[in-house]
Amino acid sequence: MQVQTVPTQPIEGQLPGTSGLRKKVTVFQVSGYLENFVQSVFDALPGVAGSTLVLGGDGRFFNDVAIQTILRMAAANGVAKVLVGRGGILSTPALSDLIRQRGAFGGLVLSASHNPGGPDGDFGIKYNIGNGGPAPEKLTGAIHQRTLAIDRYLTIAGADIDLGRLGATTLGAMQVEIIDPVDSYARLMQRLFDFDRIRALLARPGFRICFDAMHAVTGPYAHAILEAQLGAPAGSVINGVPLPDFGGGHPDPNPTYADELISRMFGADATDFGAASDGDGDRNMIVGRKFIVTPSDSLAVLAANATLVPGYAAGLKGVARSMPTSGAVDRVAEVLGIPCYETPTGWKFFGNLLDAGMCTLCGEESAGTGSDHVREKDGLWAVLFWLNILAVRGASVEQIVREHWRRYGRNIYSRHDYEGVDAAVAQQIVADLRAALPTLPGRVVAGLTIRRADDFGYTDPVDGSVSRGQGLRVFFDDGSRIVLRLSGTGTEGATLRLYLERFEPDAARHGIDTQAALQPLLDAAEILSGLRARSGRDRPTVIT
Ligand code: VG1
Ligand code: CO
Repeated sequence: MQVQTVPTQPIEGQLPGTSGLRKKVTVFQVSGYLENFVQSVFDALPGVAGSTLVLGGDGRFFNDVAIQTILRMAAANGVAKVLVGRGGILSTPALSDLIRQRGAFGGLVLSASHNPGGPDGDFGIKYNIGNGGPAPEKLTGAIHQRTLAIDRYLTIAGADIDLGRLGATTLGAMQVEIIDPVDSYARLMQRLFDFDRIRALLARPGFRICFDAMHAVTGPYAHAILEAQLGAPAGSVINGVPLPDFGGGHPDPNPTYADELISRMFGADATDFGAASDGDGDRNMIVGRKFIVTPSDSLAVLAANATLVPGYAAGLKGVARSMPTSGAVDRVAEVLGIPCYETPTGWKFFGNLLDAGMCTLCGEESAGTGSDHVREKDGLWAVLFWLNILAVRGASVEQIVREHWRRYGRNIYSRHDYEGVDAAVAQQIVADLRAALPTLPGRVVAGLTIRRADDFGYTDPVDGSVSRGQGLRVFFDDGSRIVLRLSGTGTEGATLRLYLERFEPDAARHGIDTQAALQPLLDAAEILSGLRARSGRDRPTVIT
């Protein structure tokens, strides 16, 4: 089949953010938009010709169209073989696993993660490298540079591949293998967790679980693993059929957007364990009966209980968390005598630490937890980890978290998101606070004395690469802190994230209402940044 060289010109704004390139579907539908980016990825990757790639996405609107376009371009660029999940479906962690299991050169993840889908929703694309993880900043930078100079892309003519039929086929000289999206991932989970014990837990009279797949990619995985393999009764998985528009919902597993699960878990029909995952299956929310587990606490609980789980029975080499994530896991690491690393937001920063064997578990406050089993965060993995702990300990979710607080103290924590703020206003708010940082130490705001303030920078301990400007931090005398940063994943205006954290060692005060406990920090943040006044918002869009 003949390779066609199609002339094109650079399109502005193809800069991959925290987790790949995310834009409105309508932007991706502009002729040449997807093609320019994909060609820039191929151009930035010496060695892609002759290689094997993995391709799949979360099933959102435009997933199928994009897959056919990418397959034709991969064939034209000399890729030897592409593994594609049946129906174009692969969760982000499953794709990461496949790259690793099959020794692939890399992979393309099609998703805008937790952002809404559908014709008016968002689409996204991300390149993952041979370790299974998101491309490091050096590579995303090279891809972006290439988008600025691109003048042609390569494709071939050819009929669409039938993505529904398992097995091998060819496109030009390239092999295409349509694989079951769940198989390899389910086997990996079986190696890590005690399926017999979880099966026994789920068979206990009266014990019930509810997993909300939010009409996103984890539906098929949860049906296969939780129901078919572990014996949870049919109906334990809700919203389990992936839909191109996620049923009109916002597939972000937080108390605001996963309201169906939350109202169940706080209602008369509450199950013993509840969980939800996001669009591409890499996030998780864990909920007990009338009890929400803060993601930062979840990471700490997993770390503290890891040796109860077969895959981690030998102990942890270390743990890592993103900077805005609470310090709860740091306290566990201290007790365990293992290192704890603090990285910028985004999973790509964990890759080097995991590859170097410096840490085993990592997590973010945004409902992402994962380990060295893949190089992405992994929603269903976290659910199985919790179920394995519940099965061994025989305690409830709430009991486990409360006992954890008694032992380690409680990092009272909340994230306030201001979504869809005017971009120029948001940038100015951050710029002004950044400029004021040096003047802050010693100042008293809302009754709190500022000890130190900075803009977080990170030097990768493995390759020495430096990332600056990763979030403004203000630390107070009592050990509490606020963090302010601009989201790198939004597609409408700008999203400002404000993170509030205070440590409470006194167990008698652990029942305190989170927002009330953090009010002085919220007041301080407003005094320092004018966030609400200047953005014209009287409250955040989402509180987690
Ligand atoms: C958000 C989260 C961050 C996460 C990223 C990707 O980024 O805060 O912790 O890594 O989404 O998650 P930001 O820049 O909007 O704060 V997802 O599930 O893409 O893959
Ligand atoms: Co995600």
